[in-house]
Amino acid sequence: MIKFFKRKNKNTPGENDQQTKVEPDHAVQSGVIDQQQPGSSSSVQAGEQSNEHGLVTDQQLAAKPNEVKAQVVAPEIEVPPELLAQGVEAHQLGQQLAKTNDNFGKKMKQLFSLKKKIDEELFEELETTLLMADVGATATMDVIEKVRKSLKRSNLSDSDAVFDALQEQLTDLAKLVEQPLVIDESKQPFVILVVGVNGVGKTTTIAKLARKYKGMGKKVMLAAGDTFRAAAVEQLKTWGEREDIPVMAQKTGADSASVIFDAMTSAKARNIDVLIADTAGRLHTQANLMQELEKISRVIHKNDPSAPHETLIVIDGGTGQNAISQVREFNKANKLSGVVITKLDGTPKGGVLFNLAAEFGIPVRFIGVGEKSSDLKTYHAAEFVEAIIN
Ligand SMILES: Nc1nc2c(ncn2[C@@H]2O[C@H](COP(=O)(O)OP(=O)(O)OP(=O)(O)O)[C@@H](O)[C@H]2O)c(=O)[nH]1
Ligand SMILES: [Mg+2]
Repeated sequence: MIKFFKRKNKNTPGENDQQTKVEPDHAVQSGVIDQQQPGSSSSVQAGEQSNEHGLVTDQQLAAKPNEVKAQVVAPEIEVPPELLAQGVEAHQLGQQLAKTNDNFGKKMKQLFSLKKKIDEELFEELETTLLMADVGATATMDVIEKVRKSLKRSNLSDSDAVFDALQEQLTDLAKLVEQPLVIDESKQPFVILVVGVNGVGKTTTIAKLARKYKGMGKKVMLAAGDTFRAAAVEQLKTWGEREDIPVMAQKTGADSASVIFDAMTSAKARNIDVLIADTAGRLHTQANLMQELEKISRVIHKNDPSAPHETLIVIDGGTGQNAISQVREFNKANKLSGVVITKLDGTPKGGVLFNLAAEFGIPVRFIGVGEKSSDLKTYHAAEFVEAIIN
């Protein structure tokens, strides 16, 4: 959890009667984040040289604004850069998932602030909130049951304890699918096949992944396996040009499996580390299109019996209950090894992740939080739960 530092205050007695609160955002913008646990010996002690709230007086601000500003933004504790980056990222994720947070964490906080006592009504409202955020019936019942048990065990009965128990249970569930994608360097190329229904964000996710792996120093190539739509190849090529990444493509209407097969051969010859293959969006209910996908996998397998090394299904975060049947049907056609949940920036229903976790347990590798190629985050369970609940 991010904690904000306390400013050393050089007030003389009597000066601090009119005070201006330092907004937490200032601290984040200036990169000042205290990761210390409360009470740890090196954290700044309130009241040591400061007034108890770490506040700036209006007189100070008026007399020496620059000096006071400098005091406000000066870090008091050296924070390792990697912790600082994590803190800033967690803060950003909270903003990106604000819609789900409004529908989830904020609603729960409202509920708990109105109801201090635990009763059946509170559990019913909690259940409704989880269902409304698309957590799904099975996961919702399971989480609530575990919250009840945990409260019984700890003998606690206030709403704060319910909130804490809820966060813990959701984090446990979210952790079931926390397993970041590791690129096995012995596979050259490491082949990632990307599948999913129409318009969920497959091609955009491929561009994001390509950028990510290129940024990690890997040689990346894309295969334009969506030969169905005229614009699809162009879309991938445009991303490739933007990110300076080669794209292997044939004309619209070509056989998708052979485009990917040829791309694999070319990637091997060029010592490519990661080959990411796009496929056309298809409804999981269309049997002939699902068979085509099975064929793609078989052909990839012929080129390299260990490939595809990762089959990612992309799910639109706002899909709701339909996400379950999408994963079920695509998993029948091609064994899925990972999930990417996209468009989480635009939906209040980010709870779909828990639904999928409880139903399938397939690792969630990444989450999409915007349209730019940098808007892809590696999925971390605790960070995700924190962002939607706190
Ligand atoms: N807000 C937001 N938009 C996204 C995200 N990912 C993709 N999009 C948008 O979703 C739309 C569809 O994205 P595509 O990548 O073309 O989806 P697709 O699955 O390849 O579509 P088809 O190939 O037609 O099946 C585009 O407008 C993207 O900009 C995301 O994480 N957040
Ligand atoms: Mg596409």
